[in-house]
Parts: sequence; C-alpha cells; structure tokens
Amino acid sequence: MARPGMLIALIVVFQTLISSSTTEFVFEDVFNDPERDTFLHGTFPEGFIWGAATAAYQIEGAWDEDGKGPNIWDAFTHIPGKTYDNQNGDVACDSYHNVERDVEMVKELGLTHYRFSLSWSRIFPTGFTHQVNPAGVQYYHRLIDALLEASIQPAVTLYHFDLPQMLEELGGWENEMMVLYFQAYADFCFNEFGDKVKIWFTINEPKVIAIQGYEAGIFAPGKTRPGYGTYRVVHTMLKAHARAWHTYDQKYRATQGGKISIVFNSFWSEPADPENQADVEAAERMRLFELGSMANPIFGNGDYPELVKAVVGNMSRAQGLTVTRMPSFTPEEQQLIKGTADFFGLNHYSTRFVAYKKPEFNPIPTVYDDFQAEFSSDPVWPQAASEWLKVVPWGFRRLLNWIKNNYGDVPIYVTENGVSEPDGALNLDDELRTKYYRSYINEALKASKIDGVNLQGYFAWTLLDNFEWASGVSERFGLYHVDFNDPARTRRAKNSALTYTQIIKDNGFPSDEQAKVEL
Ligand code: GBH
Repeated sequence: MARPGMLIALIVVFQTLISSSTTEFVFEDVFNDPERDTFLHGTFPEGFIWGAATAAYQIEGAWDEDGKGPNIWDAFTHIPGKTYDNQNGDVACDSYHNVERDVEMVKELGLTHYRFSLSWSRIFPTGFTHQVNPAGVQYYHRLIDALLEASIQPAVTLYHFDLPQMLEELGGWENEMMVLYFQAYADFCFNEFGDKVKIWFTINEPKVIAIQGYEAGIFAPGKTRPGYGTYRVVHTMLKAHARAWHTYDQKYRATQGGKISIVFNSFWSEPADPENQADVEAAERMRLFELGSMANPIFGNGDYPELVKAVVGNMSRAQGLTVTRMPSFTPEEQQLIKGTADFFGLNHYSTRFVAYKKPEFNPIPTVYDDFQAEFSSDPVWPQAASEWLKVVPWGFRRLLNWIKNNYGDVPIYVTENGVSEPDGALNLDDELRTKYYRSYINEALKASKIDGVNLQGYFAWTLLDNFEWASGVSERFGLYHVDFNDPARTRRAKNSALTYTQIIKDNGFPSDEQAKVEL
C-alpha cells in the first residue's frame, strides 16, 4: 500500500520530469541548442556574493574639487580628439555629491556587496603618500559607512585606470619605481579603511591598461610603444600587485581578516573552426596571451606561460632582434609573485572566434602581430552598443571552466559582467540587458552546479550609466539610467534592475517546485 507521503513524492518527481522536458531558452531565436543553451533551474551556494561594480573616474566627477589632484584620465580627456564627442568625466554621475542616492540604489537592488574604486589622486593629490587630502579620505569613509549601515559590504579596487598625473610624468607604469609607489598607497588604504573593508582588489585589468594605454594609445595616458608597451607595463603591474598583497598579508591580514586579489579581464576565445588544428591552437594561444600571461605568474608557477615566452621570443628573433621584447622575472620575483591571490577576480563580457593567422613581419613589431590570430564573430550574435561586445552566454561557462582546468579549485569572483546599449531617448525597458543578465548568470549557475567551478560571487557591471572611457556616455552599461543633461544627474531604475533584484532574492533561478518547497 502506497503511503500518502510517497504519493506526493511521486507527483513531485513526475512534475519535475515534465518541466525538464519542456526546454526553455533565454535567447530563443539565437541560442537554442538543447545541449548547450537550455535554461537551468537551481540556486547558487549559500552565502553567494551578489554585487554591482563601478569605478571612481567613471562616476565621481568633482575632478578638481576639495583638494583632489589631477590624474591621467583628467589630462587625457581634456585633450581634444581623444574621446567620443570630446566628452570627459569632470562631472560624470556626480557621485562625489550623491553618496546617499548611490547607496539607496545598492539597497534597492538587494546587493550583498558593492564594488567601487578609490581615486588615488583624490586621496593623494600627487600620488605620493606624504601629502594626504583629508576631504578625499572622508568621502570614502562616508561611502563605506553608509554601506555598512545598510549591511552592505564594500569591495574596494585600489586602482581602476586613474593614475595620478604626477606619477605619469615620472614615467607612469613604465617606471619600475611604480612598484614601490603603489605599495605605499595600498599600505595607507589598508591602514585607513581596512577595519571596514574585507574585500580588496589591487589593480583592475592590467592587460587592458597596458595594451590600450601604453601600446594602442587609445586610453590614458595615450602612449604608443608598439611591441613593448604591453609587456613592460603588465610586468611592472604584476610586481606592484604582489608587493601590495604581501603588505596586506604581513601587516593587516591577522587583525583585519580580509581577502585580497587582482582583477583580470578576458574574452572567451573559441576556435573559428574547431576541426582545424591551427585554429584550435590559435584560440588557446589567445587565452594564454590574454589571461594566462597574467594568471600563470600568480596562480601558476610564478612565471609567464612557456608558450607565450616562446612565441614572443621567436617573433623577436625573426624580427632581427637579439633580445626578446618580453621582459622576464628573476627567480626572486617569481617567488614574490607566485600565490599572491586569495581568489580569482574575473571581468567577462564577450566571446570571439579566433582563427590562425600567418605571422606578419612589419617594420614596427606589435603585440597584435605576436598573437598570430584573426578575430571574428557570428553575425547572429546579438550586438551591444560597444562594437567589441557581442552577446554569447555560453562562452562565459567555457571561460569559467578553462580557469578551473588551469588553476584548480581557486574561488572565483566574477567582478564585472554586463552589456551596453546606445545612448538615446529615455528607455527604461532594456530588454537586451535583461536577457543578458538572465542568460549569463544562468551559464554561471551551470558552471557552479554542473561543472563544479568554485564560483563564490558575481558583480554586475554596472550600477549606473557612467563615463565609458574613450566612448564617453555614448555607451550605457547601467542597471540604473542616468540623465546626463540634468544637473541633478537623476537616476532611474531600468527593467534589468528589477530582474537582477529578483535573481538576487531567489539566489538564482529556483524551479517552481523548489520555490514551493522553500515556502
Ligand atoms: C571593463 O573593461 C572596465 O573594467 C570597465 O571600467 C568598463 O566600463 C567596462 O569594462 C565596459 O567596457 O576599443 O575595440 O579597442 C572591459 C575590457 C577593454 C573591453 C577595452 C573593451 C576596448 C576595445 N575592455 N576594450 S577597443
């Protein structure tokens, strides 16, 4: 005789079978491979971090107020022709004068954490630590205190693209001394804010700063050092990061008990033709250039990947050089850098196809020639306002797995993920972003639940529309809309904010059955 309890159990099983046989997709018309794209119901591990991220220069404004010193983005954006429509971040979202409203949005979303960055030259106008600007320090205390008051944890980036101009004049990140200047700045911040801040990020996206700022010259400081800039700047930044990590580890960890790491940005590189061995190798080469060349020193053996060293070495030789263009670490430096991370910070936005490209020997070598790769995309992939950003949810899961396969069970925080829509008439119904978040977070869920990736947190980029670097305010990434024509910089929730709030409340995407049981 079946007992009533068993009968209910059978019904539940039956219902589960029915619901899992009706496949659900987020982008039904584009990503509808049942194996790859089927929506997964389920929730993230308990205690999962739900956040949103911003960066000082992109939101604060008040560029020369209350004793703040100039930084490289102030200088760069004030040069005509460097940014979209010559826009700058002089006012941006005016977050310097809107602490309360910003924290209110964080509360509305139900975030557990808010990731923002400190403006180095707001705290130290010249960058050097002998001359502090108390008003700048107070601003960050006010923000941090308001967050803590609302039980939201601050997650603080020390450096997000905005080097004090004085330090740039001494060579910027091409100057070896930056390692020590950065360490001194970091030391001050741990000491000043560390009793309240338990998650630290040293440098946001070293590779992006290096390639855009010191090789292509399209980001501040706008230097062009083809073939050399990227490698030299990444080299210095990795050492600067490592020193800051050790400072925290030795002087503050025991009393403050926080975590500290660095943030890398990466596309997913998919072979253009998975049957073509050269494309398969080119895709892996790109992953190593883009992510491995920074992750290997820290999460691997302390050194750059052998393949990357060999490729740059061979190219350099073929270019007639007797010394490789890629700097190398001494054994002591490798020791210094290896293991300097408490988690893996990952910014991810998009995927690209990679095909093999025959090496080109141009009169002036570039890092792009070193890649020996050709990029493309599938025309069906939804296009964001940013040219480089195609929406490809499944690439996210593959990237998370690649990190696990290469660097083991390291806890991963996705420190940025999001999508841009063009500037235009006020439209709070941001369908592309809503679908982007649902599908990308769903792929993260698959990585966590099915693949066993140790994913512990997720930060949406970004809390509010802001100054998108060289693109000015022409590309909007915010969960909240900002009216840049309004002196009050009024913020309004977009639909994606409501969607994200619900995902956070549910800690993922529980099935109807799961939701009922939890009631
Ligand atoms: C992040 O970088 C940044 O951390 C954040 O500040 C930014 O707002 C956000 O992404 C959105 O862009 O002009 O074709 O050479 C992400 C990595 C690196 C992607 C620079 C775009 C420029 C491509 N970004 N890249 S291109």
